[in-house]
Amino acid sequence: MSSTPVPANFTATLELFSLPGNYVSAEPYGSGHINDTYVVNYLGTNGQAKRYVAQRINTNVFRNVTALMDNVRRVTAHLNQKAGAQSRELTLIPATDGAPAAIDGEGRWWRLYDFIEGAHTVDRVTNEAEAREAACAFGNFQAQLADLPGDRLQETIPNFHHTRSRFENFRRAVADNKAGRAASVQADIEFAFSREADADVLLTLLAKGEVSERVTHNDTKINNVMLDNTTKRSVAVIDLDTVMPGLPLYDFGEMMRTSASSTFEDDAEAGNMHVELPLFKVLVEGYLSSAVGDVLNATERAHLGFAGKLMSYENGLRFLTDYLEGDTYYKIKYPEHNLVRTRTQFALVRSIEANTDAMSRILEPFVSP
Ligand code: ADP
Ligand code: GN1
Ligand code: MG
Repeated sequence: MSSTPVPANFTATLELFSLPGNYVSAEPYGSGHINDTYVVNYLGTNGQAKRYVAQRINTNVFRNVTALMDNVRRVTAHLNQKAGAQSRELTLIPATDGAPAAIDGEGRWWRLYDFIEGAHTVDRVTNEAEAREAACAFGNFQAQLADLPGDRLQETIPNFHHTRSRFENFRRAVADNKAGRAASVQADIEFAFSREADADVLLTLLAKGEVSERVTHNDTKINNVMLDNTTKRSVAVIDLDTVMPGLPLYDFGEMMRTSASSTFEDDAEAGNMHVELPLFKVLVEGYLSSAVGDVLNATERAHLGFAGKLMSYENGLRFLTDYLEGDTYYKIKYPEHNLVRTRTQFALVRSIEANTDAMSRILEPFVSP
């Protein structure tokens, strides 16, 4: 659950959106590391209960909210238009002035979505069918955005998956040692330095034109897919803050990091973390059987396993950077939380490396069918 309580003046915030009916209650919702999410209960003018999702946007992370919300507005409109009237795609409720987000009396940014009813998210994959469904949903999501009208989407966080840039941030954090923690995490820092060359692999392929930029989701955790409570089929891809130009391999890699791994990203026992090959296989099958399967070339397919390693490494670098800088980016639940996350990510990197051959064998039929 989100740890941030409902703000005292929350009803004044909701008035920025002129919702029909009467406010009943609100409570913290979800388990994200960045924004604050709340479920809002209303009694509609027809006497029926109606729910919304309100999110306070983290402006420390998203510096240009106008650009961010312009992306979200365009993407949700496009997905809803493609899916038709019966769809349960994410739908923004505009503020009273028509804008896709509003500022409260204390200068905080808020947005509101219709609550997607009859569906749920899971924080961990519980079976192969779920992993397949999520992979297929993220693949189709990307394919649906291939013809998004208008200009290139804005980069809501510059260099988000530019692993070289993430590495340089890490290098600087070690040198600056703001929180005075570097000496106590030497082994973790050494591990991060030892894998520096990985940071450039996909960027080099991109520069050579061997892999292509597309509109991608960039935060393809399993809990960003809503699954129907009855059919268990995906009904919507959510959490669209980082939808922007990227590589499909980043999406697959993030999926693999979170859905083909043996434990939570912050399991305090890093030894519990390893790659689950059967789930990796299911993710590959699910992703490539989706509409995106038609557009990925052999180089992209051959790097699916590497992408999981890269995203595990990149997240480890980011957690370690935040730990060295004094925990200014991610929400933490205890002082060593970012260090625990780092070690568990690096354990996953090691496990993926140890399983490189096995993953290549799984990918073989998809690379040269
Ligand atoms: P975060 O960036 O914090 O991960 P999300 O947008 O993913 O924020 O929302 C957090 C959680 O809230 C999701 O995992 C999902 O369970 C729930 N959620 C978000 N949007 C909706 C929605 N429109 N309808 C129902 N549940 C939602
Ligand atoms: C953050 O918001 P959330 O919890 O879905 C982060 C991702 C990381 C993830 C690690 C905008 O995602 O990039 O992979 O934590 N989002 C942002 O769990 O930085
Ligand atoms: Mg999320």
